[in-house]
Amino acid sequence: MGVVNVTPDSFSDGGRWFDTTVAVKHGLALVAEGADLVDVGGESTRPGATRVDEAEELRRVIPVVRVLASEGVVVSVDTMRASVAEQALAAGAALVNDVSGGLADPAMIPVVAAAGAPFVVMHWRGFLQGGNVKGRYEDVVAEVVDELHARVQAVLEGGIAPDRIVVDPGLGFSKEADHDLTLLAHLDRLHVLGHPLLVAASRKRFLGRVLAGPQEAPPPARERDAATAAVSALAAHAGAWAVRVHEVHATADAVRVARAVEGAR
Ligand code: PMM
Repeated sequence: MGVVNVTPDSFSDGGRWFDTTVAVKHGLALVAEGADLVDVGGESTRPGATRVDEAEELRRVIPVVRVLASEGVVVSVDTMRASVAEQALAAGAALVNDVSGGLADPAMIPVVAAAGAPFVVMHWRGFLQGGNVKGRYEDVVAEVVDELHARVQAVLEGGIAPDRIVVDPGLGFSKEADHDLTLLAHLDRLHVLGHPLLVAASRKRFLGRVLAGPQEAPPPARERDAATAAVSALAAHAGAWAVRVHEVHATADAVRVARAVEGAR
C-alpha cells in the first residue's frame, strides 16, 4: 500500500503532494513501483496536528481519488470522516482506512457497511482519550489485541461483514518506540483476531530511534526508507496482508524476497 498524503503538514512527507495533479502523478508512480493499493489521505494525524475542516478534507481528497480510480488504481481513503469516506467510495475508492477504528465519527461504520467496502480498523487508544496521549501498557501486545477485538466486535455489530475487516496495530499511535518494536516482534499474535493484518511502520519515530546512536539525533523521516523496507520484509514474513509505505520500490522488493523465502520452505 503506497501512501499519498494530500496534506501540507504530514510528518513524513508534508507538503510534497499537496496539489491534485502532483498527488495523482505520485500515486501513479507508486503503482509503477509495485504498489497494489494507494492510500489517499487529506488529514495529518501527527501528534499535535489540528484537524482540517470537512470541506477542506473533501477538496483535498476527492479529486485525487476520482482520477486515480479512473486510471484503474485500487484506492484506499485514509479518513476519520464518514462524509469523506462516502464521497470517496462514490468516486471509486475501494477501501476505507480509519485511524480511529470508527470511533471519530459515529456515521462511519454505517456508511462503510452500506457500501459493502473493506474497512481498516486501527488501534489508537489516544483517540479515545481525546488526543495522541502516551499509552501506558502492562502487556502491549495483549492489550492491543483485546482492544482491537472490541473494536472489531463493534464494527461487526454495525453491519460490516467479517470478510471486509482488516486490522492494524497502529504503530506510533499512543505507543512509544519500545511498544512498536514489541508489537512487531509479536505480529503472529495479532492473527488470533482472524482478520488480515495491515502494518504501517513507514518512516515512523521508532525507526528513527533504532537508527540513531545513543547520543545522536534520529535521522529525518525521509532517511528511514531502508529501515522501512526491512520492517516490510519482517511483516511479510510474519504473514501481514499489506504494509503501508511512502517509498514503494524498496518495499516491493522486500516483500518479493520474503515471499520467495516463504515459497522455499
Ligand atoms: N499511520 C499514519 C496514517 N495513516 N493508517 C493506518 N491504517 N495505519 C497507520 O499506522 C497509519 C495510517 C501516519 O503516518 P503518515 O502521516 O506518515 O502517513
